[in-house]
Amino acid sequence: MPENMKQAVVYQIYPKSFSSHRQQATGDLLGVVDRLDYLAWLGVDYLWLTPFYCSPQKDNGYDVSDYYRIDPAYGSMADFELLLAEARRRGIGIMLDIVVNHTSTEHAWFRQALKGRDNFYRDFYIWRDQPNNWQSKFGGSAWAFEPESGQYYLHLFDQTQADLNWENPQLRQAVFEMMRFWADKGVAGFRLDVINLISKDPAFSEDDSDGRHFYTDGPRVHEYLQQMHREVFAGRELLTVGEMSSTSLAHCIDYSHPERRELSMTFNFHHLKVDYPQGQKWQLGRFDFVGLKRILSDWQQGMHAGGGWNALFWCNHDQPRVVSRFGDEGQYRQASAKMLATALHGLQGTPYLYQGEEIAMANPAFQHIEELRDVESLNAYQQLLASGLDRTQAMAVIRQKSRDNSRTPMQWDNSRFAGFSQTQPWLRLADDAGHINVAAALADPDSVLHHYRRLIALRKQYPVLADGDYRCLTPEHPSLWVYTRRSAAEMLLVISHFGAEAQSYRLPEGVIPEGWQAELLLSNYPAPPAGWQWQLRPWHSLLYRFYPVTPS
Ligand code: TEU
Repeated sequence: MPENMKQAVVYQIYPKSFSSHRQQATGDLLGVVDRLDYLAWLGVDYLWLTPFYCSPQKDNGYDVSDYYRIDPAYGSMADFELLLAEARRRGIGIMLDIVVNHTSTEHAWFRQALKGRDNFYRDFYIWRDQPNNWQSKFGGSAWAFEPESGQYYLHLFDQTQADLNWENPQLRQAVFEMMRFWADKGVAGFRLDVINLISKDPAFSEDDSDGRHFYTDGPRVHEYLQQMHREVFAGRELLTVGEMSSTSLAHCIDYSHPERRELSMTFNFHHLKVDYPQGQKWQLGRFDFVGLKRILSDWQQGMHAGGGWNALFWCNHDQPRVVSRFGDEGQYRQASAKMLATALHGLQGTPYLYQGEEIAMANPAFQHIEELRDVESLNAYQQLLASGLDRTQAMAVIRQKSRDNSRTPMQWDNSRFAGFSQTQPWLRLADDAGHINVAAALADPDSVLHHYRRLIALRKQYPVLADGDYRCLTPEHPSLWVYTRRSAAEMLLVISHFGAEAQSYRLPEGVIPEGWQAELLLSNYPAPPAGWQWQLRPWHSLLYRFYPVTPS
């Protein structure tokens, strides 16, 4: 694990939508190279790039057909090597996205597997004579019939994403060999796609749910990750983060505890399900703010006590934009985006920031289903219609929930295609690109972008951000999230107001250690008058640091 892990900030790039050097409809690797100076200025330590391997792009690259080759749409291996070298020159490491729960059905292994039941690669995948009731995360049965052999193969995601059989030791070796290939090239880390789904219940049991209990954090997953650690990570300085679907705190402690030699840290999604009414993603609902605080607080305290390490995030390429979701994308867009940034970056863990979040990009308000590209959203739309909603109602859900909300092209400047390309992009731009863009944000010292840059710098300056323990002072408050981070030598106080109404707050007695001094490190409004009672403004955010007065 790299030494800087606890001070590091990771920036996530969705290359298809980041920047097109070749001025095409989709972004490319040289486009990332073009933007490295900007990313270095921002101060991020790692770039996680979502998959750019050869792929039929049914799930935008999460359907890999060749792990060793770069999809020509993104460039060449020489482009990738240039990116590695240019990033390294700026002190930035490149993290690759490893998708090994499944491959594309166009992968050579799957094509071989189709040749017959006795083919060597047949057992790289999961075949059954009869399907069980497990459901695909993208809708419908998780089993697809293959007529040649008369068997079904498992696909927890799209039909063209066949699940790999990790029980097979030769499959595991093939995966580790591939990961070593990239590690040897000099990548600085890996993000492991849905890695907690790789070990399935060998009996393929059923219950009355969608089957997730029989493959989530499955029976051999820790064993497999420990093997991956021995075979790939050991002796290398790699930052590794596992994407954990529907996981538990206890498992995440185990995945990320350094002594267990599995991963550096984990993503979980519990805090992003607070706007799923009754657990249903494809339903509209207000978000449960008290629930959000409870979940984040439980994970802060639980990971700290258990010796695990959190990856912190509001946004990624699968989630709607956070300012539209938990903030105010209208009048208080700048204030609420800054508040959300501070609230997250004050926590213990490694913050991840997703392209465009740093300029407060919002959901683009899709109007027509024809504007969308994402396979999950298109399936969901059909299912919503089938469930009885009319087109307008179905579209209202898609507009709020779709993964394409975060996949619109990055907004660099106010030119015709926002500096992303000189050609019509593959997914439409948000209408606000004329004023919400990097060029405008760079020019405004008071912008959300500058606020993020300060937060990233603070993490490197104050050890308490990495080490301090966490305590929530307002667990039940309907709009305030106030927490402290405390180490022996320092304390932080983070006050976040999730709302536009006037709100006052008074700090309880005894929170500030006797005789300690305070400084206001960051706020989204001019400094309030001194004192421990505040009249908070819309979406107000305050970050204070306390420290003992050194006797002179
Ligand atoms: O996502 C895993 C995952 O389960 C989700 O976040 C998913 O997009 C969501 O739950 C659907 O409701 C990862 C990737 O991040 C995603 O882009 C891929 O589509 C998916 O794995 C399959 O590889």
